Amino acid sequence: DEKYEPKAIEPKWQRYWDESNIFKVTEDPDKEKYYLLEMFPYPSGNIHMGHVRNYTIGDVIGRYKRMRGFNVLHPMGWDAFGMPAENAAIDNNTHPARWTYANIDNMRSQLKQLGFSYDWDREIATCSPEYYKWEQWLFLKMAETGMAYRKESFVNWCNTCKTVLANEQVEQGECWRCGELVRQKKLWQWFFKITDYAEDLLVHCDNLPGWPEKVTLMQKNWIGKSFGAELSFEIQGSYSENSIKVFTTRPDTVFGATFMCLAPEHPLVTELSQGTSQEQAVSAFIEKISLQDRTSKALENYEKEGVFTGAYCINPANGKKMPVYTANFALMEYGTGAVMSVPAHDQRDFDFAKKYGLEIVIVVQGEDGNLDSSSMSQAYTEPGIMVNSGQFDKMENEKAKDEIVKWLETQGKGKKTINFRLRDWGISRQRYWGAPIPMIHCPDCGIVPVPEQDLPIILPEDADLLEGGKTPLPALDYFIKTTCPKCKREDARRETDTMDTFVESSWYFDRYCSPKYDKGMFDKKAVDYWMPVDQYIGGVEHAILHLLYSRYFTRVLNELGLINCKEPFTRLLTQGMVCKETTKCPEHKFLLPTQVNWEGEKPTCTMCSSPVIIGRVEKMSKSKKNVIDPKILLEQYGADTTRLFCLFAAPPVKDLEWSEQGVEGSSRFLNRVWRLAADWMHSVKHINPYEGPADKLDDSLKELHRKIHETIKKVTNDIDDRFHFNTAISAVMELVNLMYSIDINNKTKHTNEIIKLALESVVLLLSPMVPHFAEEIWSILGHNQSILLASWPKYNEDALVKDDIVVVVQVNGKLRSKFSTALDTNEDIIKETALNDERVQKFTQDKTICKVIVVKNKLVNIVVS
Ligand code: ANZ
Ligand code: ZN
Repeated sequence: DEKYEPKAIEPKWQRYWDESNIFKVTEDPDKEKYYLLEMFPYPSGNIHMGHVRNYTIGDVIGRYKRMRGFNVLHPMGWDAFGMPAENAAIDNNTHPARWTYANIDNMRSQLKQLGFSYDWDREIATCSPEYYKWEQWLFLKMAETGMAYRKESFVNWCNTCKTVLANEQVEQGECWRCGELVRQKKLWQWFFKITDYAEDLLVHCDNLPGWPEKVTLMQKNWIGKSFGAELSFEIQGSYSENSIKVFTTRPDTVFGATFMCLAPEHPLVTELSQGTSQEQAVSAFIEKISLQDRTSKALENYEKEGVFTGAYCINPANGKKMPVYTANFALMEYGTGAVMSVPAHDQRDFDFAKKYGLEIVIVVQGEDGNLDSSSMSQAYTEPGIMVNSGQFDKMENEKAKDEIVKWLETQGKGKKTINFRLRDWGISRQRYWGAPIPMIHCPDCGIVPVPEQDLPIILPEDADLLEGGKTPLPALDYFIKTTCPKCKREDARRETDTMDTFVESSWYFDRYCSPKYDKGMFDKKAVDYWMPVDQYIGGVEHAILHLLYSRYFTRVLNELGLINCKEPFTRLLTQGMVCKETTKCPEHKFLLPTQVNWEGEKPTCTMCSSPVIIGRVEKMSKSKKNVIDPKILLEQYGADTTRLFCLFAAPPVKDLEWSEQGVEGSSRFLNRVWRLAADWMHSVKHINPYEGPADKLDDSLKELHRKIHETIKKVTNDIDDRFHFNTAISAVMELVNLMYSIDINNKTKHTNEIIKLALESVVLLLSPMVPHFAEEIWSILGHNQSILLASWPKYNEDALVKDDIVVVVQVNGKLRSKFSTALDTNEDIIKETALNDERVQKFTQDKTICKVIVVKNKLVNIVVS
């Protein structure tokens, strides 16, 4: 009959799904809801294989849950603000808005071509004023309570992107976008006080059983709770402060603190050095450090260095004088910005002391007791026994941690504290393509919030971008000139910073619940029905930033009484990467597959004929030239084969390696199912699937009947919660193989009914994965309603039971007994049953059993002598 033609089938069903609004959902109190969400894409221009994989995984889950009777919310939208739009606009001489909306149109149509089951009525783009209006509204609410605040602070600054970067956007000291070395700059910035929730966010990491452990662990480390003490070191001389406060996790080592290190930005540094011979050296050092990257990660690569400030402080434990340094490894953003340096027991302090010839005093002695400060080559960081520590000598150092703090506390020189690594979230960006921060600067009143009724503050969409990506907003008179809402002065100015795009992605999942609601961020009824997200799917690269911010925002909204839940995502799946082998020429570096001549014995470069090195399998990326464009796959094989390949090639959490054979294999399998349906179509179209008991069937049909039910069970278990699509597909393949063994020209009483059951089961089980294909066969099999309205097939436990078989027992080749047992019973059990049989024992007692031969499912022969 007809051939499988995805090009004909797929657009037809896509149109049907679209026109019938079949994926449109509303809050239905009678149905159990299931909120399924995949991380929304940045509209960069085209869908890539990573998207295809991510969204296919989601789509299978969504369609499966639908068939299980859930009310499934499955929305899609666009994370549409951000820098690439500005850069692309400059490069292509267009406008960020135009560029973004054109990309959205293109990518939407690509997603539709893949047949994803989105409720497109809920589509949102975060760059639309209807969306960011509510973000601005929330900002005002947060500013009212101090949750959003402004402070002057050192920020990570990228000189190429001309913007501030959050700590999370600094990777190994470089800008996450462009790779430029990050510098420090002091600026007035808007912050969200995420640190208020540090403890809560940390504690609830243990309450997310549906999250991968590696992700919660990364969040815990990012929040970074340390237990320790704050100790005061009196400064010699008179300054604006009497003492320097330090945070330490090792108060037990305080007797070994021989010098002090302050962060270069520490307010005391300049003051302490003023008027001393060190003044110049200190200011030169501060200048130098301000150009360096200061994230703790990068610091491990820097050589430790510093300068003496000219001042001294007093060790609170032993009264000794300690020189005060400023050093590059002391971070202003951590603890108090000051470190009591204990060179004997901290490696950084040790390196520093060696470099500048500072005193090393051992205060924790190891078990063998032979640590010696003049000969040690590295810091001793293990536990041990206290020495050189006055009344604490001979105590175990772990115990001394508490005891020393208690003792210092009685003298007002210390107290127990907890310190978090997590910093407040700096959200100000000196960029154009983002949501304007709704604040006004008035010469008289200072900073005044925009009145709620004036929202949204619309980002002018026609501003011309400036060279180097600088924001045009401060130069746009019609944007910045405004009247002060408080005193009505007419020369007030609007804030020109825009918000970090991570703000938009911290609540988009709430907005999807009522995307067109215009009286608030969202309709409380809708959000309380749908939230939290039951299953979230996305890349592990968002393990910290996006996922932590979203958890934080949910808490803020919860406290404002806007939402009932506290955690936004009940379950999280982080899918693996899509990878492909790379090809490299010694001369021309990475090559596209088309730049390789594959003809000869060994592949060569088409440009220089050098032998080509087949490189590692790596994540698909433009720079590695190993990208496969999904467009080509869609063109050549269609959506269903592309989807099936993504699902079959690897379980979702593992990396997926691209292979042409894999795609071919998926296509071949679909063709095989298609042919089966085509062959049997006329015989079974008007037949009902078999519903009777297994014992009415002859042997070959009985086997197929059991296989059908086994497959339903296996696929259901594999998909439900475990998402093992690859093994589910394998199971269906086995069933299909068995179906091919039924001879269409040699039918028995129930053949057509069983085949109908098998075909329908195969199609239903595959329908979440290859939906167009399934719809088509479903209709060929005689259904006039969409397969989406069918429910998930059920298996029958009875049908899984294997028939009993009779095993005969021989003794020395003579039949002596028989018993019945389940098919495929384990050999040991059969052997034992045979040997314990009374009739058998009559012939074996008083004899020696030489050998027991078991022929599975048939016989046992006992050899005696
Ligand atoms: C003395 C000491 C002795 C320390 C010792 C460690 C080992 P975590 O565990 O990551 O919280 N520290 C404190 N503030 C700092 C700052 N602003 N910049 C750089 N380092 C700072 O680290 C806490 C330890 O980091 C503290 O404990 C302090 O050094 C250092 F044998 O104090 B410790
Ligand atoms: Zn004013």
